[in-house]
Amino acid sequence: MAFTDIEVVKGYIRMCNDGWLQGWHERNGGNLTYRLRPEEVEQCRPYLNTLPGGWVKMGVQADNLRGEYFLATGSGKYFRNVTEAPQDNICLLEINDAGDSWRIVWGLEKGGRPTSEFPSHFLNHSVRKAATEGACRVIYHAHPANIIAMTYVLPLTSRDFTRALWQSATECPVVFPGGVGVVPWMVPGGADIAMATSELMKEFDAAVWAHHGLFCSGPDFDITFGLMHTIEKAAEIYVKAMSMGQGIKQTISDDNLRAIAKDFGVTLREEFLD
Ligand code: 2HA
Ligand code: ZN
Repeated sequence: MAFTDIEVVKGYIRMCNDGWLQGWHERNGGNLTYRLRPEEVEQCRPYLNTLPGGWVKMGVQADNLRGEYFLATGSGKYFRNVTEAPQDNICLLEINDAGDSWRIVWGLEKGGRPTSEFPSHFLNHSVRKAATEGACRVIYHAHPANIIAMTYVLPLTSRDFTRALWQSATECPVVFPGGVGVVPWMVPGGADIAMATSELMKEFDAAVWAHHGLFCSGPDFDITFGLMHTIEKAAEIYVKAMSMGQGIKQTISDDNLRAIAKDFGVTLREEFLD
């Protein structure tokens, strides 16, 4: 038995590899964090470093994440390498009692820090934990090509993106009835983009970063990966349909969307419908 044999760690590593196989993680692109359940922390405890790293301030703070533990990909590390050498590419982090600093308690054995987007992940975890009464545990950032391509042609509004995606595949309104948020282009990695994203994540479980990528959240790896996959698949269909050069000749109407919502028992964000 080893740290990497723990069920939740195996699931985390598998998700990293799934994202790599989809082509969403060129070079060091993208990052994944998971907030552990108390019993999962206990499973990890026997394998933690006897001498934890020093506390590092994040520039952001969250009361509801004091003392939590997160699995995180490493800054500058490649998703491609996670399966081969998890101990060098991912880490387990402990958050301090003030909720403003992390320290590494396992992993990144050859040195390094958690993802440069950890401030965004951290604030997103905070707002999603509050919005879902503790259910949300996964924040996933990836660079899928089609959703990024859409940010060059559509107005950068949540309404425009949500409608285009809902209309691009019939399952979309069922998978993300609340729609997707859109963050305008911003410098990545800092507290400003973290704050802007988390503001949107109060209402949405996914947020597009213009000309950059997508953030998704969810209670487990399947649902969060599935959300990323569904949004990117819809974006691919949109890009393909537009690429055929005729424009959109017919689509799923707003009444069709309402009919799907009714039959599947989901509530669509009404202000996004005509
Ligand atoms: O980790 O994706 O947004 C590299 C990135 C930064
Ligand atoms: Zn990125």
